[in-house]
Formats: sequence, structure tokens, C-alpha cells
Amino acid sequence: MNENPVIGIIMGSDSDLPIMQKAFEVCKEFNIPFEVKILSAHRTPEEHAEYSRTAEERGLKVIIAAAGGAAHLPGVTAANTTLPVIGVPIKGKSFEGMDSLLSIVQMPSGIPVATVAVDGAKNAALLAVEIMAIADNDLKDKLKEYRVKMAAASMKKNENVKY
Ligand code: RP5
Repeated sequence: MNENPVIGIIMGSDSDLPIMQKAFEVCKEFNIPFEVKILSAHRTPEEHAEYSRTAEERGLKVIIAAAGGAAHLPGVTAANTTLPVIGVPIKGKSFEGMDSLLSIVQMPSGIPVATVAVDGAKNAALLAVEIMAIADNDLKDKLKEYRVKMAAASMKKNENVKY
């Protein structure tokens, strides 16, 4: 969607899109240029390797990779770039997403993937924003404001608690 994306959001299949929408929303909320690609470590291994290997020179700073089942996409992405990779385990039809979670989280020493919760697209994007904010004070301020608003919204819920 954007001209010079700094966050790359990739996923193994278009069936992951409904879950990953939450990550798109966060990027838009923080006004961060991002791109979205369907790439599979298994179905399109060449295209995916090319994407990962060229990500840094194309200007990406962080990659969010979502996959379900035998979820090798985040790990193989991390193997092909030194950019930070955030893995989102997608809950598939079997095993409640435990298969994806374990596939993504159990990386071999030396090639890290920062793994969020099953279907945790929103936190993946927030973590990406936090990484971007290390070198961007305006973004850091926006994150602090986001937390203040979240706390206020959470406290407001007390007004409607009936007991
Ligand atoms: C993974 O297989 C994808 O990330 C998706 O979560 C899962 C199922 O893909 P489809 O069969 O729906 O295309 O690679």
C-alpha cells in the first residue's frame, strides 16, 4: 500500500489475512509505511528467499511473518536476513495453533525469531513499532500516548461493572 515500506508483513497464505488485519491497523494507526505479501516457505521457496535476502537493501527495518501448521516461514525468513523477525503463529484447523506456535518458537540457537501469541497479530505490529521507535522519538511519544489512552479505556470499563 505504501511507497517506502519499513515494515514487511508476510504470511504463508491468503487464509492468514483475516488474522493479520489487526497488524495492518496498528501500522496505519502509527502511520508507518508497510507492505503485505503472501509468501510461503514451502509453496514459493525461491520467491520467499529472494524477498528475505533483499529486504534490508529495499529499506525494510522489521519483518512480521505469520504462518500456520508446519509454520516454517518466520524461521526461514530469519535465516535469510539479520533484520528482526517477529513470528505470528496462526491457529489452523488442527491443534488449536500449538503446531504453529511450537514450529515458530523453537528456533535453533543463533537464529532468533521473536514469537508472539497464537493469532497475536496486533502485538506483533506493536512490537515492530517499538523496535522502530528506538531510533524515532516522535514514534516513542506516540507509543506512550497509546499506552495512556489504553489505560484510560481500561479504567473506564469499571464504570459499567455491575455486581
Ligand atoms: C500455512 O498453511 C499458511 O500460513 C496457513 O496458515 C496454512 C494453511 O494454508 P492454506 O491451505 O489455507 O493456503 O502455510
